[in-house]
Amino acid sequence: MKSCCIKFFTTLCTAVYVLGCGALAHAQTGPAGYNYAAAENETVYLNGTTNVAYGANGSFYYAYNQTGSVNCSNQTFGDPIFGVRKACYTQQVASNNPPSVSFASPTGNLTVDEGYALSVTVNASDSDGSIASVELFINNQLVRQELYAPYEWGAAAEPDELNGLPVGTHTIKAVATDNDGDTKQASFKLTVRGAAVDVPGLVQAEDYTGFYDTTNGNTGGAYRNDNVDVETTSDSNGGYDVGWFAANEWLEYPINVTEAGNYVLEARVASAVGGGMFTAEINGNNSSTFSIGNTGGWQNWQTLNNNIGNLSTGKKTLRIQAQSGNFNLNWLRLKRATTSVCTLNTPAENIPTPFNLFTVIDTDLNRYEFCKASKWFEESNGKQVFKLFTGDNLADNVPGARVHARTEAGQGLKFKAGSTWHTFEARMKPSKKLDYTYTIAQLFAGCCGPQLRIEVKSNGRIHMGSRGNGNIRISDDQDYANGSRSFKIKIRTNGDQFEVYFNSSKKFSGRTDEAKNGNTSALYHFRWGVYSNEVMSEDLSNTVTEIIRN
Ligand SMILES: [Ca+2]
Ligand SMILES: [Ca+2]
Ligand SMILES: [Ca+2]
Ligand SMILES: [Ca+2]
Repeated sequence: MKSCCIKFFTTLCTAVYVLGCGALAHAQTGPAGYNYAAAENETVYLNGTTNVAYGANGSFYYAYNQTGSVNCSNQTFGDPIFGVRKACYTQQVASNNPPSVSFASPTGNLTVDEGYALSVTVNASDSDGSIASVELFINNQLVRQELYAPYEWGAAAEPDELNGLPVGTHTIKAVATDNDGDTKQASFKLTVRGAAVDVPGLVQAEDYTGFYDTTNGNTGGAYRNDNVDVETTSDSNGGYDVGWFAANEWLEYPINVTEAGNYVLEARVASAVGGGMFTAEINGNNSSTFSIGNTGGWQNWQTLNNNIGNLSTGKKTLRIQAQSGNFNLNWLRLKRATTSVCTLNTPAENIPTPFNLFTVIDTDLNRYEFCKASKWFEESNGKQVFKLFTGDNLADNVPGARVHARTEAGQGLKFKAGSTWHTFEARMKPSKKLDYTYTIAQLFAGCCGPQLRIEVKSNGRIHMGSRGNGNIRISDDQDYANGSRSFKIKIRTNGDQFEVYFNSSKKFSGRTDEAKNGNTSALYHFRWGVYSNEVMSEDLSNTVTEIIRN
């Protein structure tokens, strides 16, 4: 009831005042911009945010930005003018819409590699006024203020102001201020990754770029100053290891896979008590779990390994997460797998043109799947490398003692009848003189057909063929074992005629026994690489740098 009356009176008086209310008994004068609201000891009910003045005759006390109601009394304001009847006067405070702000670039959280170059652009606007300024902060440290659009940092004028942040995660925040002083902010997370380790390669456990650790500080006190627990190691090659693992702790490492293929992950671990376990993942895939037994001491190191499957090339994140602690980790190593599972598909019949080292003769067969017939195979930069290792005594899935590391790229290849010679030239570079066989080209019919192959004997000399049952046997006095020597074979009508050259010098010509027997269609292999009939007594590497059809 009171509210109603006061409001009614105020409205009435204000209206009358405009028309000359000053002549009325209650008409009094407030500060400039203020309107009469209530008499002394009455209550002013406010509509929205309001400034209130209390007093008379030019002496006023003020209460700013009031809402709700205000008692118009000396108790509320104090007495601005003694002995005079006072009143309250009000001034509506203009409402303000805060500004809006967002990042135009980047539009969300961002991960960059160390050495990155970053620029950001901020959108800022104000619906009922204007933008006075936009400030950019990194981890709450002011970078710089912009007064005019476009609001940009790291752009042409200051290209490096956002660069060089250390590895880790940082908060980039923009704060916009409008012409009324109201602010609004937006932010995103910038994660800086350390330099990626090239893979195949070795990742030091202590060179993590992201982590979660359950205890404050570095218990080991070595190498770094965050919460991960690092100590010096007496393992071979020294350095540091991460210890004091606890369940749920994790570490991350940026890697750059330079060769696609199947990989093995090795982990260098030690534990005086055993019972440790961690899982490794690459981009959330290739998961493998390592269980760490008692290695006989915290610095007695063992290398564990797990096959982790195929990796494509490119930058990825290796992450390990402990399921249980009680182990030390010195390093992780990603190696190409030495065994593999893949299948050869139905062979094609024709020789592709051009034909070279990397030509897939069998169009259904990816070169990287040569592993079926190649126990250890890699290729890069115009070369193919075949290796056998000490102790190897079986070809994959082949019973018996013969060890293979060679392609079967020519599976199904037929040398068609006609006048055209099919010429293949290979340049082999054996790593050392050994009594093993380097197969450069082989026309092969089952187990016992004619073969043309090079055998690098212990004296470094080369023999063509080795079997008595139909193979072609020639000898050559040149020492091919110490360097790059060309070998060329010309074939036509699927073995009805052969010519064999060493270093462009023709050493042999003739017909295969199969051809003599009218059975050329039985010949179907063309392959190169290395193999042994005995258990390998030392590691062997053979690099093939050319296979040319001309
Ligand atoms: Ca505004
Ligand atoms: Ca810790
Ligand atoms: Ca820890
Ligand atoms: Ca280490």
